[in-house]
Amino acid sequence: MKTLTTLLASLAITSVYLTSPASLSAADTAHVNAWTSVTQAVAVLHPTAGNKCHGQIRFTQDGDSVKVIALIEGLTPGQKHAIHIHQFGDSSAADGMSAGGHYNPEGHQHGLPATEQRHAGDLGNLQADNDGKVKYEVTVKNISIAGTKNPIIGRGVIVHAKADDGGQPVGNAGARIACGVIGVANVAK
Ligand SMILES: [Cu+2]
Ligand SMILES: [Zn+2]
Repeated sequence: MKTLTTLLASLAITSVYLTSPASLSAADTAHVNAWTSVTQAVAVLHPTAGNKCHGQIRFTQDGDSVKVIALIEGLTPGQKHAIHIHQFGDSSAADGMSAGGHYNPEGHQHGLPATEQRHAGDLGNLQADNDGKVKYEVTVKNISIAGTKNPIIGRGVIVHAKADDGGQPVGNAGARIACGVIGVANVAK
C-alpha cells in the first residue's frame, strides 16, 4: 500500500511538471494582457551634451503597423538627420552612447525604411526646415509597441548629427545629438 501511495504521489508530481509549462496562471495571463493592451508609447528627446536638439515622438499601434509621429526642433536648418530606435532605454551617458546600437532583434543588416529587411529600429531621416524643425511621420510594420513583433517599449530613440545614408553598419550618421526613452503614453492627457 505504501508503494502504491508513493507511486501515485510521483505520478501527480510528474503530471504537474508536464502540464504547467503549457498553461499560464491567472496572474501570468493578467500580466501578459496588461502589456499587450498598451497601444500608445512616447519618447521625450533631450539634447546630449553640447547640442540643442529636443522634441517628442509618439508611437501608435494600428493592427500590425506602428504609426510614428515625431515633432523635433533644434536640428541643423535644411539638413537631414538620422533617427533610430536603439537597443537600450538608457540615456545616462552625456553623449547618448549608453543607448547601445541599433535595435535589431532579427539580426538584419542596416537599412532605410524603404528596405524591408533592415534593423527593427531603422526609422530613416528627419528633414529639418529652415528653422531647424520637423514634423516627421512614418508607418512601419517591423515593430510593435508591446506585442511579440520586436516590442519597442523600454528601448531608446536617438537623433544623429548627420543623415542616414543606408550604408553599413549603421548608416554613417555621426554623433548622437538627442536621446530619449520609449515609455507607456498617458493617453488620457
Ligand atoms: Cu542611431
Ligand atoms: Zn540600423
